[in-house]
Amino acid sequence: MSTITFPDGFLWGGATAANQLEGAYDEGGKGLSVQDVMPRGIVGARTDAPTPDNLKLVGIDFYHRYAEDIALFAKMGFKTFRFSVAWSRIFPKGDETEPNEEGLAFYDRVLDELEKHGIEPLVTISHYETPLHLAETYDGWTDRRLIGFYENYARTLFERYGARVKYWLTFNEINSLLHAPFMSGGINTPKDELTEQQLYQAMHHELVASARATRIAREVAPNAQIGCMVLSMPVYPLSPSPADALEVMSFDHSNLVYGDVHTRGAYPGYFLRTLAEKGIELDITDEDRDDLTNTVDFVSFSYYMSVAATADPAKKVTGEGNIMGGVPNPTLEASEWGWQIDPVGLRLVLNQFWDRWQKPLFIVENGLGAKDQLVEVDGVKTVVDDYRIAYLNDHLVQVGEAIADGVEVLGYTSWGCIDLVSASTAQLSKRYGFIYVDRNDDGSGTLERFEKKSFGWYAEVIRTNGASL
Ligand code: BGP
Repeated sequence: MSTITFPDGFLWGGATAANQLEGAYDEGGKGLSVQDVMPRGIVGARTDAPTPDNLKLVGIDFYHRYAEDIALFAKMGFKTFRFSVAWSRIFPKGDETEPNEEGLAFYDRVLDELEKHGIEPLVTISHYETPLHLAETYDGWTDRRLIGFYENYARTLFERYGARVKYWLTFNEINSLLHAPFMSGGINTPKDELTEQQLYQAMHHELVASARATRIAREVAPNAQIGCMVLSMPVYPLSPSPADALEVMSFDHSNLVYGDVHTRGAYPGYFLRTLAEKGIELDITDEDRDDLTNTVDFVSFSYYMSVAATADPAKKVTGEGNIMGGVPNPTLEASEWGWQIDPVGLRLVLNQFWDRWQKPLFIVENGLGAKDQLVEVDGVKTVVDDYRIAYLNDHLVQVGEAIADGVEVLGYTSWGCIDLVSASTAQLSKRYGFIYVDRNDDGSGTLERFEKKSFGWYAEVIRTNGASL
C-alpha cells in the first residue's frame, strides 16, 4: 500500500490500434493498408498482397465483437478507451476526396457503445496503418501531397466525430518514422535504399500535417484537445564519462525534436545543426512554417523500456527488440522479447517531458508483452498473470511519484488492454491484455474472451483511483 494519490478525474483505461485488433480487413469498403502486407511485422519483408498467415487480417475480430469487448472494459471501470481509426476504412485508397460512409458508420457505432458505458474516447488518427495505395503510388510521406490527403482525412474525422470526441492524437509514435519507414510512414522504398534527405523530408511532412490537423480542429471542433504522440525512451550513459553523456544528449535530441516542434512551433537549433552537418536541405515553405506554429494541447507517449548510450564503438551493440538504437543497460532485467524493464524510467521521462514542455502529459501505452497460459481455476478459465500485475503495479507507482513531483498527468491507458496482434513481430503470443483472446500464432482458436487475474487487479486500481497500488 502506498501513499500515492492520483488526481480526481484521472483517465484510467486501455489502448489499442485498428490494424492490431479489428480484422475485417476487406469488409465495409475498407481498402488495404500497409499492415495488410506485413505478416511478420517490422522484422520481416512486406508481401505483394495480403497472405493468409497475416494475423492482422482477422485480428481479434473487434470489428464484429466491439460491443462485447467494450462491455468488458466497462466492467473493469475504464474511464477512457484509446483506439485508432483505420485510415483506409474512411479513405480506402487515401487520395479520394469523398469518404466511405460505411467506414464512418462503424466508428459511430463504436462511439455509441462507449457513450453507453460513459467511457471517454481517445482517438489516434494515424496509427501505423497508412493506406497501401499511398505507399505504392506516392512512396508515402516522402511525398508532400500526403499532407493534403491527411488534412482531408483529419477534417472528415473532426467534422463527423468532433462533438463526441474530445481527445485526439495525430500520429502514433511519430518519432519512429526514421527507424521503421514502411510501417510508420508508408514509405515503400526499402529502408536501405532511402537517403537521409528523403527520410527527414518525410518527417517534416508529417510534422506539418500534424500541426495542420491541430489548426483544422481549432476551426471545426473547438472543444477538441489535440495531442502529439511520441515513443519515449529514457537513456542513461553506460559510463560516467563526458563522451557517454554527450551520446545521451544526441540520442535524446533525436527523439525530443518531435515534441519540441509540437510544443514550440519551430525546429530547435540542435536539429538545424544536425541537418547542416548531414548536408540535408529541407524543402520548408512559408506556409509550412506558419502551420507549425499550431502547437498541441498535450503530449502523449508510449513507455516500455529505457536504454543506455555509449561512445565506445566496441560496446555499441543494439539490444534485442529495440528499433530505436541504444545499448542494453547491465543493471536491468528484460522481458521475454528483450525489452528492458525499468519502472523508474517512467518517472524520469514524465519529469523530463514536463520540465521541458510544460504541457499536460498522457501515458497512452505501457505494458508487458508476455506468453500467457490459459488454465482453469475453480472451474473458470483464466490466466494467472502475476508477472503482468507486478510490471503494471511498479510502473503505476512511478506515475504516482511523478504526480507527487508536480507533473500534470491526464491519464494512463495500458497497451493492448485486450490481447491483440503485436506491431513489431505480428504475433498473438506476445500478449499484453487483461482479457485473454483464444487465438494463436498459427491462426487457430475460437476468438473467445477470458478475464485474466490482472482484470480484477486493474478494476480495483481504477475503483480506488490508484490507492490500491
Ligand atoms: C508501440 C506501438 C503499438 C504496440 C506497442 C507494443 O510501439 O505503438 O502499436 O504494438 O508498441 O509493441 P509490440 O506490439 O511490438 O509488442
